[in-house]
Amino acid sequence: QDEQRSGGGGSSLVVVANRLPFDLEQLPDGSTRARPAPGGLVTALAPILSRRRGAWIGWPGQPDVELEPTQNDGIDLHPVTLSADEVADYYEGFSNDSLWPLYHDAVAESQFRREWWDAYQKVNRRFAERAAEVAAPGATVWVHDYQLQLVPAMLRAMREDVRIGFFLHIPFPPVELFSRLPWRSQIITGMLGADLVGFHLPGGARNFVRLATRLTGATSSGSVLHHQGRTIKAGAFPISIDSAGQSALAATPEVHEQARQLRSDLGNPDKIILGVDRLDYTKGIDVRLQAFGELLAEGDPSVENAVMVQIATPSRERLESYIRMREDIERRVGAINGDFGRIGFPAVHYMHQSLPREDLAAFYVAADVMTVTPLRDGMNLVAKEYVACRVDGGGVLLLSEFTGAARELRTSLLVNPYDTDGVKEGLRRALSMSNVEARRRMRTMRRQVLTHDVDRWAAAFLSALEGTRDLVAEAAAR
Ligand code: GDG
Repeated sequence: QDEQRSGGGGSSLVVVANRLPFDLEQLPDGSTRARPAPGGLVTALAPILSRRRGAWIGWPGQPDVELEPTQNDGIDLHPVTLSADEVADYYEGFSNDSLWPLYHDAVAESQFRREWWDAYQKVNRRFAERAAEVAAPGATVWVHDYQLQLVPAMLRAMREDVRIGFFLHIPFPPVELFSRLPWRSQIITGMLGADLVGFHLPGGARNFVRLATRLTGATSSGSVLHHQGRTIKAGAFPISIDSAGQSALAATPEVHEQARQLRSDLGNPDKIILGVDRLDYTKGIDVRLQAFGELLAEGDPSVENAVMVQIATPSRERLESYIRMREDIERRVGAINGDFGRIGFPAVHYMHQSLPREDLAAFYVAADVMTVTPLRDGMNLVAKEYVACRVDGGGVLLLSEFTGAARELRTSLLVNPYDTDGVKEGLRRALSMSNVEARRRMRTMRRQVLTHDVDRWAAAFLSALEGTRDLVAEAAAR
């Protein structure tokens, strides 16, 4: 029986995520080429995966392409094929139009469609089956994020021998909100297939424990759940960035020079205010535009003294809610520039573009004030990247209370993004803060970010997952 239940795969550590960390292209001769699509997750996991001859299962990012598994940097890449309909229903539909808004405080209305749910189940099963094939006997499988919440239980049913971790990158909502989901019990049961379920914040873990006991008949003692004879641990693992790498990039002469050039291109204003976000309605881009516009209207700062740069990376462009939000943001930018800009000197520089990492670092280095004002955000890595880039020890971070990062970056200027006067006041304080105070605040934040990097996060999660083996042994001994 064991022979049959353990897969033929050879990977002792398997990452399962919606996207592969590489964009795969099929060349005319039929072979495939992988181009790295760098993100924090792959930076953190690549060394661990190549040490353990690890595997990564994910979608290559284009519909209807069938690609053979390939190897890159010692990582086995296993592309999962999604049809165009599946991308529309599982990814854009259920993941990004049902779950995403619901998990972010329902700041936009969730659409619930039964055919999206069908696709979500079907695609989750495909990922689980692939993981079952690839994982070596007794392997560790780490499943990521809201697109794949059913994978842990599906994989568990196929492979009793593997250790399964699940990590959610976005907030996990309170009972009252989650309960709207027509398939709430199925989702919780899916997650309970894991041995360890991780969140950014303790509050997310508590919400999960509460929901599991309510909806599935699991019992709990603290953060440990008992369900169908198994033990499941819930915990908080706040993600971070490659802090040293980001710092080193910001310290290069090239980035330094680019930052200087940027300031001069912007007309050498006293203050550069920066925002960097995926163009998403959770990020509160409208919040900071509103505050900046009102301050300009009141004449302090004046457009000669302060400019705002908003980099808004294109995202989920086929969804109606994103199309509407983009129109709203662009109308606001146009209105502010119309009212306050001068020829050659707009008040807000708005870029709906994705920039190279180096350019982004130059913006962080140049920015006197960084605005991060989401209505809700699991962590927010941009805030940590800004801090890591301030090798000069200066710069002011204006940060929403409703980000995961707010718990770690206590000496930022914390604001409630729903309180327009509070955000205005925060922005005013940021613009007029003395260097001494700014440096004191930044020093504390840098210490936090530099000592809590993404390697530490991955190691903490994986060692807690390893530790769940002891929980099982304890339970058996009782
Ligand atoms: C989800 C959760 C959680 C942005 N524009 C460009 C660019 N970026 C990079 C940033 C940063 C990343 O994208 C965005 O990460 P965030 O954490 O800010 O936000 P989400 O994309 O919503 O991420 C979030 C995260 O998962 C991790 O768990 O923190 O709460 O929502 O790294 O630098 N990178 C480049 N060009 C751009 O134009 N190169």
